[in-house]
Amino acid sequence: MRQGEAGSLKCRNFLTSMQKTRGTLGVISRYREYLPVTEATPIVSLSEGSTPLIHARELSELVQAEVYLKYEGLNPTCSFKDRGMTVAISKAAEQGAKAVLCASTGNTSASAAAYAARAGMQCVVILPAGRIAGGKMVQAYLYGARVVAIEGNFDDALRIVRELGERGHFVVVNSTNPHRLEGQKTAAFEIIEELGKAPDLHILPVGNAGNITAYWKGYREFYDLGRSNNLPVMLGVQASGAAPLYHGAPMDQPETLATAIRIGQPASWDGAMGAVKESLGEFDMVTDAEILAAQKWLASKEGVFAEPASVVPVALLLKIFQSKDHDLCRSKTIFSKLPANPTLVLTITGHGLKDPETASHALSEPLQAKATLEAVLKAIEVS
Ligand code: AN7
Repeated sequence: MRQGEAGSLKCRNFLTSMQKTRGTLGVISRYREYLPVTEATPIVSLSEGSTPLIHARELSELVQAEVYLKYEGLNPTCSFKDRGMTVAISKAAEQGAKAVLCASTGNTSASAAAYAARAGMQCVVILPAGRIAGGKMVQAYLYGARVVAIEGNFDDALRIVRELGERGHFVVVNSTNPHRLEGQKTAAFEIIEELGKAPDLHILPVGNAGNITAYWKGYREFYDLGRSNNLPVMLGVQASGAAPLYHGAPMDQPETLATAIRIGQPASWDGAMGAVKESLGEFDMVTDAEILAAQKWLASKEGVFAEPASVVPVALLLKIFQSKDHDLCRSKTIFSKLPANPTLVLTITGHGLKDPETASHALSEPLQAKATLEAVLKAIEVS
């Protein structure tokens, strides 16, 4: 072997081990051939994607299934939005865009602001005043976005963004931008590659309904390419105060403490309906009290801290398999039709630290002690 060859082999080995490390490859590098990018597309990435698929022992036992959590809170801005944003901002850069715009319940704005900063673009975010979790608000400012808080809800903000987008000064990076959904579908690819198949059932929170649309697209694409032999049933879960898809009609005054999914007129209505119909799935809903209980349960039983919107799938499982209210769940029959010991994947869409205020219900006064070993032992009742 010539020296150059040995060198390049070494380099290749190094790359292979690098690629095995989570976070070294972004979504576009990993799935380029499935995405709308060309040689002419400047790649704007923060090494998003390749998030862990965590086996959830307690949930598996509860449901009598293999339950996995796709932990999207470990993306660069701590939500699943980064997968779509790398594609949307890269395409905006390809078009020579100088500024991007979005409406948001918080996570889209954090992600847009970060990727715009990376691309050297201006970013304007339009948010419902007073209804954005603290962590997300801080992110938008730190990444340098111009923040406009409107006296209205997300649906009002999106209407204004669409009107502004038509004037041509900004590229809109909401999920109405098809590049967003292209990027987000890669989560389904990762799940298939890791499990060697699609799950029997995929459960995820639904707000503006882009993500359920994107996952279904991803599962379909790999199925059509022969990369998987099955398709999952898609189960979308909403908060009961903001459940337009569950009711089959838009809501004017959506209300929930899971502010990320406080949406009454989902933009991807048809995509979400299609995913649920084609996969023989369902929409279901859980109450705010059930969301708070599930947040604490997931953190204390599985060690996974997720923001309120992200735990609605967990709240639904707890309701069906642990509570006397299980008959209220429309999706209950789906579980009886699954094969024995089925595989379930739940998307955990955002990190718990996004919204410390809402999680503070779990706080209590710390035990007090003097700064001595004896005092601490006494406080924790160990002798
Ligand atoms: C944590 O950031 O709509 O059904 O503007 O932040 O694809 O909208 C966020 C949505 C679930 C719902 N979980 O996803 C926004 C925004 C979290 C979220 C959803 C969102 P979609």
